[in-house]
Amino acid sequence: NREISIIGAPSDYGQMRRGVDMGPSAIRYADVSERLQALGYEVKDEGDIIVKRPMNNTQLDTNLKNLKEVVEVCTQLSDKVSEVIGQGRFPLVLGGDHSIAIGTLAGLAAHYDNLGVIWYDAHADLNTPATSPSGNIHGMPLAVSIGLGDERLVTIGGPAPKIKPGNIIIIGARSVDPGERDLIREKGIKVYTMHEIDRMGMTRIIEDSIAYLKERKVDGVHLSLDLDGIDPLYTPGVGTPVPGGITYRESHLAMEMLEEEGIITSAEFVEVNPILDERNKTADVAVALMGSLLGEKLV
Ligand code: LYS
Repeated sequence: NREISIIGAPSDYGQMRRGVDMGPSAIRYADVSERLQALGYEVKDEGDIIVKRPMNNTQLDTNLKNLKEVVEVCTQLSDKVSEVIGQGRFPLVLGGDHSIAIGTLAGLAAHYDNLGVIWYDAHADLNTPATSPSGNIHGMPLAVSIGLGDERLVTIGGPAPKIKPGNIIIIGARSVDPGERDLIREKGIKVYTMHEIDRMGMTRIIEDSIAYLKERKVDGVHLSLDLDGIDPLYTPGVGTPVPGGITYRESHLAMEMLEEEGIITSAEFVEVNPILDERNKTADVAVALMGSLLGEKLV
């Protein structure tokens, strides 16, 4: 697919640190359109979905913080992603915190019967309101997408579930809550933690992931890349950094291998927070990885 639609989802309602709403601007500032155009793509920037400011009437004293706002944002994003897929274009979604993935996956679910998902992240994002230590919805999108959690979230853009637990591969996990661990075991969700990455190397992880998804006969693969999956040395501008992450080179390798296979049918890059960043370093890494994912070669 040589036609890409960029969709900004400038929401910070999934967590409590302001600033990640500026992620799409920072990524655009890092020349995402130019970089992809240089690869020969027809790139259309669809602009941002509308996220209402300032934050008012929000309920913070709950285990589903800013629920109403998150539902509004994700409903819009779901519609937009669905529209873009309907036009035969490749959706590239820019976050925003990871709660926006609820919307992206809902929009994709309308077009795929057996979608695979690669979740590149330090966290498992498999909390429910019952297990979440924070009440922050950005820790819940994968659980929501397999149909677990609040009714108002799981039914965004269509009936639950949006994806099958067996079609998920988490890569880079190193901060997993007890309830998430239980769910991973119970649902048989495939997880490559940092331990496996150290032990097997990224090459084998991606080879195995591709083989696994093919065996599952997926009809598309969505890449949901949280910049906190990468070590905070390289991507300091994230709200929930965890040391001991995936390196810059390993990440490029992963993107290049996915590109060679031609397996990725949609992508999102989330949690870039320019307020916490150093001279837009994290957005620059995001755009460099998008380059590799979409065909940039060193020589
Ligand atoms: N697992 C933690 C939580 O649920 C952190 C999630 C971070 C997501 N980016 O709050």
